[in-house]
Amino acid sequence: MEDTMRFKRFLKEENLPTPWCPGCGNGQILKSACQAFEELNFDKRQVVIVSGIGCAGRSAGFFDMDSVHTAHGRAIPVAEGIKTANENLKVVVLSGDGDLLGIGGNHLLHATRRNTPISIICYSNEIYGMTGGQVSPTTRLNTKTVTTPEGNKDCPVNVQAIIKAHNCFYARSTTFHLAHLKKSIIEALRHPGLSFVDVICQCIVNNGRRVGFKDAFEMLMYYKNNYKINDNTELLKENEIGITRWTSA
Ligand SMILES: Cc1ncc(C[n+]2csc(CCOP(=O)(O)OP(=O)(O)O)c2C)c(N)n1
Ligand SMILES: [Mg+2]
Repeated sequence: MEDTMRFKRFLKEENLPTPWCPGCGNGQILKSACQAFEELNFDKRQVVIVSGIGCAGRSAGFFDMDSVHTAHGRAIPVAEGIKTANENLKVVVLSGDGDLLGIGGNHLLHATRRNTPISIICYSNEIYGMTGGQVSPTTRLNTKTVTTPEGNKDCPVNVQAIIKAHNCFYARSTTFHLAHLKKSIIEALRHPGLSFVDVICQCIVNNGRRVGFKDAFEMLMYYKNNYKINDNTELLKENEIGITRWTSA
């Protein structure tokens, strides 16, 4: 197999194509995770994938490795349990913003407090995608969704602050900045404690169109123009993506 295609060994190709809508960013995250596994030369038998429920939560079914599709919001405690039972396994959670920060938010808080050595990749499409576009914990202020027709009046969760409060690893990237996304996942997988990669990704069907984007390409161009890479800071500003500096306490 060509070197650039070797990431495919982590995919269960017989389960493809994914059920995701045309233009969805989830596939790029799935691919970036596989590329990161390949670059780190992971042994498939040493990795376990855990997902929750939602469009992002479908990810677990596409890896050719042991994987668990848990109940909504419960990916993190299941991942912690697996890691506790066998500390030699690399345990990677891939799930949605609603799953990890909404219904599972309490678990995230306590996993960061324990600094459980798992890596969490959050598909942050700023919406409950699978159920049709309801407001989620990452929906921006004043954004119209099916459940906030007048605009969201609640401030989005500051996930960076939650992760950094317990000195865990935090990186933010987007589905436009693919080289940066892969690098962020690699650094997260190398991290000795809990690591969290916040991936801003487009949901054109249940979010983008409602807020005025014509297509997924326009959303990607927005990410390109709006986000600046800053890999040399302890705390990212709202319009920055980056791998934040971490120092062992
Ligand atoms: C306990 C429970 N509550 C609610 C639901 C309904 N539900 C299914 S997917 C979903 C939203 C998932 O949103 P997110 O985690 O952001 O993933 P996305 O679909 O946006 O990728 C909800 C609320 C459920 N399946 N189980
Ligand atoms: Mg979502």
